[in-house]
Amino acid sequence: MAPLVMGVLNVTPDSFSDGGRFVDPRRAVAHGLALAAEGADVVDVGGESTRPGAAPVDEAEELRRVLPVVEALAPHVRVSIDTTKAAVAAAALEAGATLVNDVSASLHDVAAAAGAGWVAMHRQGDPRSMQVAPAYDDVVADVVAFLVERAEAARQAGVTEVWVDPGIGFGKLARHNLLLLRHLDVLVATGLPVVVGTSRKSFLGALAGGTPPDDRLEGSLATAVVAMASGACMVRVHDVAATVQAARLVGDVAA
Ligand code: HH2
Repeated sequence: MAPLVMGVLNVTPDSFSDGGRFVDPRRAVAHGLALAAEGADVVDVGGESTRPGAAPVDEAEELRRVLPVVEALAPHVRVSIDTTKAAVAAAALEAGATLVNDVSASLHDVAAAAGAGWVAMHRQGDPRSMQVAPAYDDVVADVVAFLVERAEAARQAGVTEVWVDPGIGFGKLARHNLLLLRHLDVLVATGLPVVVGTSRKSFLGALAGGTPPDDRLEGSLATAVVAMASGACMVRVHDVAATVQAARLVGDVAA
């Protein structure tokens, strides 16, 4: 089976690649529907940027951004809510989302209460500080151990659909990101379904000689293919149409 594609929909003024483009809810909904038409299996709605240095958003503002968009999209495509706030996750699930994409890896109780799926992502530090001096004894072993423990906690809380994500770019240097991609098989071998998000991230720009976020399609696709070929079951991307084609091809090769 082809890996799944999660399309990114940031309803934020300050996300690193598409900040400001979809703050107007009508434009956000139209973009979400376009991602679904391009073949996205899930549309990931987020109202707070997690980019390095991003300022926190208060709960009322985040709810105001995401709820109308979740409500409008949910009848048409599976919606995940990208948040670290329990109240935002709960309200989005109430509004029709069925998956909590949780970069804080702490909201499993909210997912359990709603019978929803949950993505646990690894990160080191918070957005303000995470890229200051990331350090690991063994980045692959540390990330895998953390995610296995989180998945176990979620299962015990009653979540039946648990995904794990190594958190590319979240408190990681370029070499940490490359090591996590190179050894993704270690995470895949846990048997937990793996999500990977490399799309347009800064290490791709750095490795390509300084390309801006909108000019990182090649690196985004290459790393998505590496992840899928290593066994990732889902990739989180901005460029859905191109990635869906790549995912189908990966599925055909693996069949
Ligand atoms: N990356 C971002 C946000 N959410 N969720 C998961 N599961 N995995 C990721 O790698 C991931 C994520 C950051 O990307 P983006 O949403 O494009 O930017 P911003 O956080 O600035 O809104």
